[in-house]
Amino acid sequence: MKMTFRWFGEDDPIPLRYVRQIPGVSGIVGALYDVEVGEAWPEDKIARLKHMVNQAGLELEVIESVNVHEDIKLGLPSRDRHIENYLTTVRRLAAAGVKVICYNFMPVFDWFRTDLARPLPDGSNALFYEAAIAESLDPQTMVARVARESQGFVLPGWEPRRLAGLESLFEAYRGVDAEKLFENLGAFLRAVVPVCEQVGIRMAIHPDDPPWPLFGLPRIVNGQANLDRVLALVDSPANGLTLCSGSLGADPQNDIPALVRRYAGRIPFAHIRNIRRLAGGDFSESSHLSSDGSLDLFEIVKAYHDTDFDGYVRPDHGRMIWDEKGRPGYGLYDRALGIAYLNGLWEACEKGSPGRKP
Ligand code: CS2
Ligand code: MN
Repeated sequence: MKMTFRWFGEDDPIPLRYVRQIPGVSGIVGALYDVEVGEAWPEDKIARLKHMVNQAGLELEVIESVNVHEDIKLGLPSRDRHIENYLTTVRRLAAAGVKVICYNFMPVFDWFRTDLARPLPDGSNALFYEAAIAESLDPQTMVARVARESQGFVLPGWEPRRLAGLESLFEAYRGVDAEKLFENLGAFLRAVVPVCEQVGIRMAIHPDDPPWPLFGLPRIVNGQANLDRVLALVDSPANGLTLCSGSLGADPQNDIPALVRRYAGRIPFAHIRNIRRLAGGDFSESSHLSSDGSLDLFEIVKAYHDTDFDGYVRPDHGRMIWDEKGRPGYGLYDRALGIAYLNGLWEACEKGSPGRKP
């Protein structure tokens, strides 16, 4: 298990030297945020990021995300050019020592919440999903709401430039149902996975967050049946999952430890965080501690341990605590606490296992 921390580049208010001081962290999860989706990532920018991270004593082995252009998800003829660019990026990242690429296949929106700073009883705040609001607001209002609450940061998946053409995007998705989306994901993976196999990269699809359809847009990476299908599209270790406990866990049908065991060997990257499920499909993000949420983090970590997980892990979102100001979900303090807790659970699993090495 290699512990990592998501870092947003030079405009991240959290300096790399702070990340280096979190116990057990070996690397960051990074990306280039100033390259247009669908374009190939320039070698010099990759090299610069890698240099910065390495200078701080950290590794850059996981990228989250190399985003997939909507034309690929839509299956438009123009997808070929974007897939070519994706392959160029994959090759360049491999040459720079990257081992895992996280991506998602959600139409239009990435992760989705109705509140970015919902107060919790302890005085902290967290990302929150309220079903009634999600079902009543139109997408345009939702985008404005997220922009207003984002503390001036551009949030991953909510880039204003990309969402500027919202209406035409929705229009384009009219003919695309879940089956069509699967087909398009299959075409993408059949092009990308063989190259990944050659260059030693593992693709890791992030589940839909939340794991159900929104605004009438299909979503297909949301539970066991569909995850089985995604992995069967190309049966290769290079076609893997970013198993995100908090995303999948918002649906009570998803038994996270069971999914971890089921997909052992196909999970290059684990996001481990907790959420609290509330009545009516609402949920709140919570601290990582099991008793603060609906997920049993010990059982999740134990499932990884029992299946000899040797991939990358990161705490996922955290709450905002101790008056920290930062990118919602991505402050320093609560994620660092999450890491300390996950390290503790892992050590307990190591030392509690019968037959461990002395
Ligand atoms: C999510 C996503 O895991 C997360 O932090 O909020 O933004 C995730 O990074 C993407 O869906 C992965 O492509
Ligand atoms: Mn996640």
